[in-house]
Amino acid sequence: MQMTLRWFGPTDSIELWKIRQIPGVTGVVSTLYDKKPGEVWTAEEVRGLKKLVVDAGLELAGIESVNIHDAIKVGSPERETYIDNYITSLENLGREGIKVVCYNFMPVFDWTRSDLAKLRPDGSTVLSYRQEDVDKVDPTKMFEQMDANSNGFMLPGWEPERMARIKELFEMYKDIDDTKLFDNLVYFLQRIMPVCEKYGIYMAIHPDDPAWPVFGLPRIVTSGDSLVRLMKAVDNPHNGVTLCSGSLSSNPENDIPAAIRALKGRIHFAHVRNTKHNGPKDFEESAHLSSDGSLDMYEVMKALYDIGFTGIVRPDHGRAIWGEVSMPGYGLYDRAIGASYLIGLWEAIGKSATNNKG
Ligand code: DNO
Repeated sequence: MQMTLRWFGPTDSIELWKIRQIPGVTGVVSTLYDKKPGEVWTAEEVRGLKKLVVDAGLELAGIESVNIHDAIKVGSPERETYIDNYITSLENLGREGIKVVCYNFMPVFDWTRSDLAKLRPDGSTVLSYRQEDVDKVDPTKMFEQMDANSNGFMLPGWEPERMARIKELFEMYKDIDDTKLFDNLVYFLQRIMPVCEKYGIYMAIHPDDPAWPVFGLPRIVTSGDSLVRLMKAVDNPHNGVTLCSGSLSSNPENDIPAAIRALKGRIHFAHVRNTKHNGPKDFEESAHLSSDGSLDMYEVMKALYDIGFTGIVRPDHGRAIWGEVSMPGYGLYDRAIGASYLIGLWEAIGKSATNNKG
């Protein structure tokens, strides 16, 4: 596996040289942060992004994310234009040697949290979710709540331009149920598979976060089974998964190591983080360490090891610690600790596997 960190481009408060100093981190996954869903990524822009990363001694190991326009998700006639644009972006990425593209297929909102800075007993803060709190929020006001607590950063997937059209967005999805959304996803994947094959690009869908419907909007990527179903519907290795242990584990019924094993060969990217369950539909993002949350991180990494995973990994949202102010979840310190911990687990798993063989 290759350990990476997420980097949001030149406006990220974390500079690349700092990422380079985290032992074992050899690359970043990044994006054109200002791109709106549906816009073409030009060859020049992709080259520019790659150059910044390479000049800092790191590899641009993948893209998180090339976001999908809502017309593709709802399957309106304009989807053809937006799929064509997506294909052009993939061609430009492919020509620059990008092999992994992460995306999600969540309607209206990307990941959702009720609190971006829940205080923990040790004084750190974390992202958290309580359904009870979300139920009190008018969905059209959700953006204001997230934005007000984002430390001034634009949150990924919460583009202000889209959010300004929130009522229109809800209107677009009013006739879309799980079946239609799934069919539209399959249609999109079938259209882009030829370009992915041509350039060796592996698409990696990110699970819905949290892993259940929010605000009555459909959700179709909520479990290992739903991911396996999608893999079968477009049975091509270029149609793959971002295995996000945190998103899937928001639902304690999801067995993450089992999902990893069931998706052997189709996981191209892994987001590895822990989650602490506080009650039904109530969780917080703990430190990566197993003992701090509800997941056994050794078993998560072991499952990846056992399926022969060779793709990219990143630690996921970190806690805000040591007074750091950053985009919620994306500070340097706790993600660096998380990366080191995961690398340590991987080394130990690898060595004990080799010793057992010997
Ligand atoms: C949140 C992230 C998501 C993720 C997208 C993938 O911090 O996990 O925004 O990047 O859903 O497209």
